[in-house]
Amino acid sequence: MQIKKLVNQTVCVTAVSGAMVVMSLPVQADNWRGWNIHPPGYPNTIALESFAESVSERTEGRVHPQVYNNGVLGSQPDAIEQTRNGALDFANFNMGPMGPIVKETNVLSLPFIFNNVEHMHEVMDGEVGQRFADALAEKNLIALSWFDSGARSLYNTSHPINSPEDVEGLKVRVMNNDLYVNMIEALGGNATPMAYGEVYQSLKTGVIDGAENNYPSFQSSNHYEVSQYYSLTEHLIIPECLCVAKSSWEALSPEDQEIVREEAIKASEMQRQLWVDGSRESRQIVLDAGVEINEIADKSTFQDKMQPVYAEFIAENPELESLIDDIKASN
Ligand code: GTR
Repeated sequence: MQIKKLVNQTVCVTAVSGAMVVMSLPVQADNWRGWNIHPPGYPNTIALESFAESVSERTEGRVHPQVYNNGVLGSQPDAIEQTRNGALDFANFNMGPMGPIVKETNVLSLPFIFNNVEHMHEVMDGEVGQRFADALAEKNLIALSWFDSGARSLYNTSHPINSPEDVEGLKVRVMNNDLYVNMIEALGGNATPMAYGEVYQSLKTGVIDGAENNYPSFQSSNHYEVSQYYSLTEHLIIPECLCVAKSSWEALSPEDQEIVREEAIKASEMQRQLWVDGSRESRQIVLDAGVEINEIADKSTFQDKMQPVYAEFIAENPELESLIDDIKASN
């Protein structure tokens, strides 16, 4: 369902007499509703708001996107469904909760699939990234550009994690995807899939012992206030999309599609730049608040534990093995 707005646009029409007259005619504008899980000031939020403003300006109000922050339009799995069926027009989605719907994207959720963020950018900006965009399009989501989401690390309320043994018995919140349940269980922990918005209270009340995320989310969600140990496992590097609902996309003229695509790419460039400083600032804020951050000298102990996760995934999705190989081979 689209919410339309009537705007007055001044147009020139040629009257019957042949003379040019200026009239004000109502023209339909699309008020695009955009889902964003993050608060104001977060790198993704700034980039999305800039996208919205530029699209509105360049289409002269024909497309008028508005960003709804803090996940007020629903949890991420709900918002994915709403964007797929056109109730929402655009969103910034992490590829983690996308896995249950677009199975190809699960490849991006395999632990340690990327060597570093640069590797992820190289893959997503190239031919392999286009394959993910094609898979998303089949499920009614048009991925116009890729945002950064850094590397996710484990944090918890009781001790620093240096080896997989330190995860044993911990109740760890994960995003909504069975792959992450397997990942935490392979480390000996108990995984609890849960919406992002419930994590703070669950950490505070001891429903869970820990979770995992990048620095900006660990800080902006205030999880650092109730979880003192942040351990640099960097086990997941997951890209995010700026996605538009297929129905909203197809309602645009080719010219407006071009504008929206260009602005989405500019927004991702802006987001990636903001991400670098934002991560540094968030790290400093949590350090100043007394969080203990530890590096992990040897991550291979964690990587080794992920072998059964890969084996099970490939056994269940043999057709995706070549995609894994292509990603691994590209760095
Ligand atoms: C953030 C990500 C969000 C959401 C969140 C979570 O890093 O940007 O889209 O997936 O993590 O843990 O649920």
